[in-house]
Amino acid sequence: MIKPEIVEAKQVGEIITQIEQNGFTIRALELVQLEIEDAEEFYAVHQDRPFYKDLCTYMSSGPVVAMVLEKDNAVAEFRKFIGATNPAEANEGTIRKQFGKSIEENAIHGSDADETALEEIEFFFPGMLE
Ligand code: DGI
Repeated sequence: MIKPEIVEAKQVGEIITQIEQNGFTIRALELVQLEIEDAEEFYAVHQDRPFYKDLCTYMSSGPVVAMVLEKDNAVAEFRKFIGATNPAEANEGTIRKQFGKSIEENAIHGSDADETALEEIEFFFPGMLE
C-alpha cells in the first residue's frame, strides 16, 4: 500500500516503476480513500500502541494505492525492497529511504507475513482469493 503523502506528492508512478523493475508483478491495483474506521481495522494489531490514533488519522488523510503483488517469496522480498519502518534507519536504495519522511510518513506498507498478506488482500479486494 502506497501511503497518502506519496499520492499527494505525485510520486506514485516513480514507486510503481521501481516495484516493477524489481521483479514484482501487479495483480490488482486500486486508489482507495480509507475512512478512519477502515484504518483502525487495518492497523488493529497496533491498537494499544501510543501512535495508533495518529497513525489511523494519517492513513485516512488522503487516498492510498492498494496493490496485490506477485513474486517468488514476495512478502520477504518486498519488505527488503521497502526497507526499515523508520526511513532514517532504512538501507540506501530502499523505498522508505528514498521517499519516507518520518517513522509515520514512511511512504509504503508491506505485509509482514504470508498470512497477513492474505488478510490484507481480502481487506482491499474482497473475494479476490476465492
Ligand atoms: O510493518 P511496518 O510498517 O514496517 O511497521 P509496523 O507494523 O511496526 O508499524 C505500522 C506502522 O505504524 C508503521 O509503518 C508506521 C507506524 N509506526 C510504527 N512504529 C511507530 C509508528 N509511528 C510512530 N509515530 N511511532 C512509532 O514508534
